[in-house]
Amino acid sequence: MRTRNLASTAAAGAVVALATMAATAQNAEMKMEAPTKAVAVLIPTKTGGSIAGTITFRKGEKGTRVLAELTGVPAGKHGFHIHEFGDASSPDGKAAGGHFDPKGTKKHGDPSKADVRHLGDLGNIEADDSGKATYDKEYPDLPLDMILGHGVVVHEKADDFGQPVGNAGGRLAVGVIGVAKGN
Ligand SMILES: [Cu+2]
Repeated sequence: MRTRNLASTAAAGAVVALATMAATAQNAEMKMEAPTKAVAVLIPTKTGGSIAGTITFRKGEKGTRVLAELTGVPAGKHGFHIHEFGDASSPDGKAAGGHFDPKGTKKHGDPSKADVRHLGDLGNIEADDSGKATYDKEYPDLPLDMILGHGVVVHEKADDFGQPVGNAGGRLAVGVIGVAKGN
C-alpha cells in the first residue's frame, strides 16, 4: 500500500514537473520573435584581395530585401549568390558548397527573368573603378528565415546565367548569414 502511494505520488510529481516544463517552453517560444534582419560579413578568400563589406537581409512586407555595400571589388560584374553552407573555413571558399537550392530546381537562373532558378541565385553585383559595389533588390520568393545560417558568395567573374552555375568562376569572398538585431 505504502509503496503504491509513494509510486503514485512520484508519478503525480512527474506530471506536474512535465506540465511546468511545457509551460516554460511555451512561454520562451512566445517571447522569441521571428528575426526581421540578418547580416553577412564578407571574408576574403585567398584570391579575394582586399574585398570587404556587409550584406544585409531585411524582412519586407513580402519576402526579403537584399542590400550590399562592398569595397575592394575588382571593377565589373561578379556573380552573387546564396550558397548552401554558411562555412567560410576553406581558403578557396568552396566549403560554402553549391548554390542554395531548397526547392531542388537544379536550374541556374537570372532572378530578374527566370521564375525557375536556385533560390540563392541573386544575379550579379557590379563594382565601379574605385572598387565600390552596391546592391539593393527585393525578392518576394526569398523567406528570411530560410536563408539563416547559409552562405553568401561573391565570385571572380560575371554570372552569365549559363547552366549549371553561371560560369562565374572562383570565389572572392564568403559570408555567413546570421540573425541581426531587428530594425
Ligand atoms: Cu555562387
